[in-house]
Amino acid sequence: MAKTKDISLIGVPIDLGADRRGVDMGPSALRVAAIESRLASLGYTVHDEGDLVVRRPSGYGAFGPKLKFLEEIGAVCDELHRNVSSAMERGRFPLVLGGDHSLAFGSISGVLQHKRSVGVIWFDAHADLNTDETSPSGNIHGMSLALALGIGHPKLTAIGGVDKKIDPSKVVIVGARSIDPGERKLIRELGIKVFSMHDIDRLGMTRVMEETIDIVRDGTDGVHLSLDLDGLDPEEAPGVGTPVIGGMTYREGHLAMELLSEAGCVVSMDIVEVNPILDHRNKTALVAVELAASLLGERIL
Ligand code: HAR
Ligand code: MN
Ligand code: MN
Ligand code: MN
Repeated sequence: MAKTKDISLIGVPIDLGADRRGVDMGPSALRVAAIESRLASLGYTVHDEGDLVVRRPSGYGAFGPKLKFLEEIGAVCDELHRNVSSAMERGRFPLVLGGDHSLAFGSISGVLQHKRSVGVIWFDAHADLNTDETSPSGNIHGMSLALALGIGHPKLTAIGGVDKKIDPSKVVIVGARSIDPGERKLIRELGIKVFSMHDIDRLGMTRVMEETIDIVRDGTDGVHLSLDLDGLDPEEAPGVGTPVIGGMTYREGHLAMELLSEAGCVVSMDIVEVNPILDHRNKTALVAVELAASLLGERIL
């Protein structure tokens, strides 16, 4: 359960951080899946702040290979950090509706305007720890966790302030199963904790989340949850642009949310990578709403 009774929904219809088009319709898909009324039914006052304006580029072909849509994504994340910050200022829980995962460094720097130290849980098939140097694709959604740590292009790491960055010892990645060589190197160098699918299979989700919560809560004043729907198995969440076989089941994801809810430490959240174009009858957005409801305190009994 979140401590606040007010939630701000902030839509970020961006697909410029990814190669597959359509994830810009994610905020609509989540609204169609009734996210607002579902959270209201849990006793929250939900303020839908609408969508940020994402400039439509003049062409999708004309970009450099290294950092696609750097300017556009920078502008959106700068605006997002101010929106998240002002939601927290008003005592609300910011719930950011994506959009591709590039938005996350904007939301995290928004949270850091209010919290001295923030733990981050990164639910994802991917580590999103590339830089323009290591990225195989040039897609910024594969770089956003690195950017939140202050690693990457200075134009992007400057957003929200170079000092408003997270500490690698307070970050846990859960569900990873597709990690690039440069990301692996950074994980080792920074000592970032990763619970891969291998770890989830061996330890079980309960133990994984107990250890995760210990790490992100220790010495921080709140936890940001960045939920990339491709962390779930593509059978359960087919509407994602970069599916990877062998992911979390719905039950595991749901249990993780319930354990986090009991821990009561999450202060803000992103729901990202929901792509209704690739989905089956909005299944992935509906799953995302289930997970958000569990995180925010819904119980069976
Ligand atoms: N690691 C690959 C890259 O950087 C693929 C990243 C895909 N990322 C997301 N977000 N969907 O997790 O290009
Ligand atoms: Mn991601
Ligand atoms: Mn991912
Ligand atoms: Mn539930």
